[in-house]
Amino acid sequence: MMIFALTRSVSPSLADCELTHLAREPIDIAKAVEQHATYEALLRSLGAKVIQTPAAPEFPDAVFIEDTAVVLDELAIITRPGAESRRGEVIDVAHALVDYRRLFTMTAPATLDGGDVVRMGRTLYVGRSGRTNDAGIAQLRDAVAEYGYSAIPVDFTGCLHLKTAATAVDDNTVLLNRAWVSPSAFEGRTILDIAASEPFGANVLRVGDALVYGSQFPHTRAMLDAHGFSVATVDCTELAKAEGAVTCCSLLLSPRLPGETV
Ligand code: CIR
Repeated sequence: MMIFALTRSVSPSLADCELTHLAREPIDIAKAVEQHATYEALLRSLGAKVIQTPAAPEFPDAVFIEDTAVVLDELAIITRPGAESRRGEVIDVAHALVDYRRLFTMTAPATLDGGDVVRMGRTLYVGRSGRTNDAGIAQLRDAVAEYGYSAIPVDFTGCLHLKTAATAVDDNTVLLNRAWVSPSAFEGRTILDIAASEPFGANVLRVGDALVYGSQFPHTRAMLDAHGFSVATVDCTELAKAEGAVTCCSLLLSPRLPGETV
């Protein structure tokens, strides 16, 4: 099946990014740009068609496009990002998505970052975080209910988004950092633990049958290999200094017209 990957280029102002849990370190923009291009090339090599949304130099965190929308087969929810500096990022993303999906746009007082939403089938696990509030979870729940999705709030600590602490590696398996989120939040799912020495290793992007993964987590990667997953790694260490990882840098969707029956 064809997959589109919406991406957005690294802003020259990335060094002014939001930071919550990490200390500010110098970011080599040229290197970040190069790593992002390698990431896009990897997505292409896995069969995705990369669609670059317009650059947004005025938004330091624009490269982390995942936070601006939650894209499902039936609709896309345009979020109201939790960080005020990121709210304007959604406009161009909504323009890009309107060709493919019916849109639902979140409104105040809701806030939600796409990085807090882990989808497994018709279940959306939604991190309750500094970025995603209860009103955001409620608006998401109401928007998706008619399509048969449920939204389950998940508490976690220690990192920015739920997807930093847990992501799905297949339809029923969660890769998880149990120091940050309790496995009980994913009751009924199979749990795979990251290597304790690689706390940021729980963020994996599924592209078809492959897993796109940061190259800085060799121990967790070996575990995934041993479980038979097809893992393709990319160096995203420069973007990691801005508190981003592999899922943050794209919005994946199967192409279809808004309103087309799934
Ligand atoms: C932020 O704080 O919003 C950005 N510096 C990092 C966002 C990373 N996004 C994600 O994990 N989905």
